[in-house]
Amino acid sequence: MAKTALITGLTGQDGSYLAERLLELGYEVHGLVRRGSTITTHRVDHLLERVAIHYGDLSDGPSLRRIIETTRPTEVYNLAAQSHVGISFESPLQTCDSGALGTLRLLEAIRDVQDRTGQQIRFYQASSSEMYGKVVETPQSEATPFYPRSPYAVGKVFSYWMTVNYREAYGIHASNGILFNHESPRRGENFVTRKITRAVARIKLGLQTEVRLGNIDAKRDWGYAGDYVEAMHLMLQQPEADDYVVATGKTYAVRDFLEYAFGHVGLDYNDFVVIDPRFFRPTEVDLLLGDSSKARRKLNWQPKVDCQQLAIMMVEADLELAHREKTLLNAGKGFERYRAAA
Ligand code: NDP
Ligand code: GDR
Repeated sequence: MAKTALITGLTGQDGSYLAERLLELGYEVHGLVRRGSTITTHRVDHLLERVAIHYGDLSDGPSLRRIIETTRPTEVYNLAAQSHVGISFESPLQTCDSGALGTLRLLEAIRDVQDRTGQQIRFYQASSSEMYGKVVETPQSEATPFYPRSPYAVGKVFSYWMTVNYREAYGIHASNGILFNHESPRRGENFVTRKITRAVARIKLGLQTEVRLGNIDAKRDWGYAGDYVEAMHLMLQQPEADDYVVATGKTYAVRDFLEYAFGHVGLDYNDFVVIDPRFFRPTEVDLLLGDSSKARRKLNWQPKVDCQQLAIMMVEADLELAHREKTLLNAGKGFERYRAAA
């Protein structure tokens, strides 16, 4: 019988790659989508014929219960959250409503349906390396204590422990994936890697002249989102639920990423980067470096794309986008000239 998965955060970077992966594996895939003031399905438009969409919100407990009740998933992947660390300082309550309480609402809905129907529902929680924050040891592993440095990270620590508690208290197969930063051409445009690759492409094509950034000395362990969703799926296939760090084991400064991205199109980042205090955070996470040996050993997982390859992949995709943007712009200018002359 085909397995049935419910993904919250379907429209996000990871939701789109995970849905593709699960469809490839023959799953029936359901996605929780919130209806905001705009429709944000651009990352999954190519999947809409094959994925069942359910409108709901992590802030709305009854909608979660109804969706679990009607879809009866065998696996639930909780990827939904306000996921921007910088913005979490501006909007801490909304961030924790999705990133902390939202997880609890979802776990409660799962507990309720599992209790009443006896159906086993496996649960994946999108935990984060941000929980290590002001790191107490390097590299960070499953045994490293947390020291969160933002409302986002504090909310994720709450969700991490709720997931452990529902596993221990109610026997739910609930696992935390402690994922280090992972990026792709589908990364949101206000995360640093995509902000850089988008700028590189637009600068190269004359559509932009500079890029304004904050702390470019911060170091991150950057991997490729396509590799990381495989680890999420593998966690839920294990006989016992557990918690796993997923990382490449290499760390790079934002400066290194700038060098790779600008270097790929023959430019020097020093000529285009403007340091802007607006993009510094009240409390920063200076260095993250993951030890994913447990995931490598137990899940037989390993990353395939390194940081430089990732930067190049993202620049290439953004060059295509910028070319399209330029063509449209030129068409618009042509039309303006035609109108002026007419
Ligand atoms: P994105 O920001 O790309 O996607 C977030 C998703 O959550 C979107 O689909 C968004 O919907 C949805 N969402 C936000 N708030 C709500 C809500 N209240 N109810 C329902 N849906 C909501 O994140 P990523 O794909 O990059 O990350 C996926 C998860 O993994 C997140 O929880 C993130 O915190 C976590 N994580 C990410 C890492 C990374 O490096 N990418 C690393 C470690 C953890 P909409 O489209 O409507 O905005
Ligand atoms: P992060 O990713 O905070 O690690 O969270 P982000 O790309 O936002 O920042 C990485 C580092 O770059 C520095 N930085 C800037 N960041 C942004 N966004 N914009 C800038 O202009 C800029 N200039 C410098 C930041 O200060 C930071 O040090 C991501 C998210 O996906 C989380 O949801 C996830 O949990 C973690 O990764 C792991």
